[in-house]
Amino acid sequence: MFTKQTKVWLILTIALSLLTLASACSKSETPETDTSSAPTKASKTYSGDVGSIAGSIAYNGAAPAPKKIDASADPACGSKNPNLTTEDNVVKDGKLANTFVYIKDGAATDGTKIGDYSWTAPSNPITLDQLGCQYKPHVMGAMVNQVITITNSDPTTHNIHFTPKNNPDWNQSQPNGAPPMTHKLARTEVLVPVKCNQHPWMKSYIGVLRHPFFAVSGEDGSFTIKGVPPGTYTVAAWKEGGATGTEKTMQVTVAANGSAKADFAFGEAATAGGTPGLQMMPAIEFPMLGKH
Ligand SMILES: [Cu+2]
Repeated sequence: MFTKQTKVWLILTIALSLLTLASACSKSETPETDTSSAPTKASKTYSGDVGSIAGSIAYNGAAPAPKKIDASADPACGSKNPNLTTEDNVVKDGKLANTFVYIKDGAATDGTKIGDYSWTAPSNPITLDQLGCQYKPHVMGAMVNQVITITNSDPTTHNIHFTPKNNPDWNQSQPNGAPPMTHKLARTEVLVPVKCNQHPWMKSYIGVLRHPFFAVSGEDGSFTIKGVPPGTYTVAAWKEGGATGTEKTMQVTVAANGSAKADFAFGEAATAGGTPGLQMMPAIEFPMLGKH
């Protein structure tokens, strides 16, 4: 029925069709790793001189004293940490710890928005430990898809429960002696509340950003954000409390190899140590669903 020539052509045509199909398939298999609601930006990297943003977080007026936590429901907590107290206002000498400070918006000198660059996560691992029936640290930052290691250093079972708005709920039991667990947050969110289903006083907050420009104030209220491209930015400081926390913002300009100052104040009549500007505006409430 077919001549020898026709058969050769037929085989060649089939082979070519299969090849075309195979290459089309492999193209469509490109994984969609960025599940953020923000549109995917071209991966532009920054490689020029950098500066920093540094400041201090004040607490004006008398801070509410930490309250003693009744941990009698779990003797393992009381024996390891007999002086368990609340951590929502850690104030020492008028300075506030556990404030999450970050670049909320703004652009580098060439006009590129900070969130439009592609940034690599800080190389140091981040760990959320459960120690003495408290989270250590109480507040921390992570980059989108950065691995968060969760450890249990207590002789009891914890149940770590991430309760985000932009990311999926995540709820895991971690008994005493269980190996570390890991978790990632794929979408920006300031901040993701974390709680323990076993110990209702246990709380922690994780700020998730697309860039590494965040810091948490230490016990002396100070913070430093390093490696910032020269530009003009809105810097925000977030403090926990109430349903969604309180956020204050200000504008700073970072020069190449320079350090911009960003002092904030919370508490009574918080007008930020005499620095005029956006700090005097009312606090912005959650949820902050802006793109970073
Ligand atoms: Cu717990």
